[in-house]
Amino acid sequence: MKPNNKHISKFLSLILRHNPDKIGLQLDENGWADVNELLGKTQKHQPKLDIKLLKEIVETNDKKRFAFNNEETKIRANQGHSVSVDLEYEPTQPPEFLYHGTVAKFMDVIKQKGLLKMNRHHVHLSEERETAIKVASRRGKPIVLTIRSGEMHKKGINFFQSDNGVWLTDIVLPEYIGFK
Ligand code: HQG
Repeated sequence: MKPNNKHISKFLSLILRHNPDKIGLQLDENGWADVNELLGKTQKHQPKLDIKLLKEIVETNDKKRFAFNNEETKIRANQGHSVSVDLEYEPTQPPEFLYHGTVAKFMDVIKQKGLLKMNRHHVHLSEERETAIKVASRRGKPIVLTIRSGEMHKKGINFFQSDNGVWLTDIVLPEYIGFK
């Protein structure tokens, strides 16, 4: 992604996941913002953002963080929210194993309490170890935990997959985590 687009993408993540109030924007109950309203209210912060650039960012975003509705009149973040929204993802059967990337300083609590959603809606898990390594590298030296998602699902625990491929669940208890 172009550097300027990355900057705007970060700003959009902030607005569409965490703090729409910052620009006086309202998200609907499913997390959608009106595109024209977003563009209007963003001008003070990101004067270069217009519909063409917004489309480019949605299409080229490295993690497909945002999506338009079919008519391209609304936009939302695909996952990662801290504000309360219902993304209406259906429970789905996960693969046998999923991965979570974290760092050493959290390990004692994770061993005791499991993976918690912290500030987000869900615990985020990935199909690829490589992705978990990248997620953890944001915080330091990566530790990759293997999650027995197939076993959890058999026990009736719900999993969801966001439109950009991230696996989501409410909590992963220590008994389902492979600690090396
Ligand atoms: C840790 C980014 C203490 C957890 C990424 C993580 C991802 C605990 C941190 C997405 C814990 C939460 C999500 C416990 C979990 N005690 N710490 N019991 N349970 N943790 O950012 O998974 O670029 O909310 O290991 O790429 O790091 O924003 O979650 O280190 O896909 O699109 O608490 O965010 O995507 O951190 O990252 P986060 P995450 P975007």
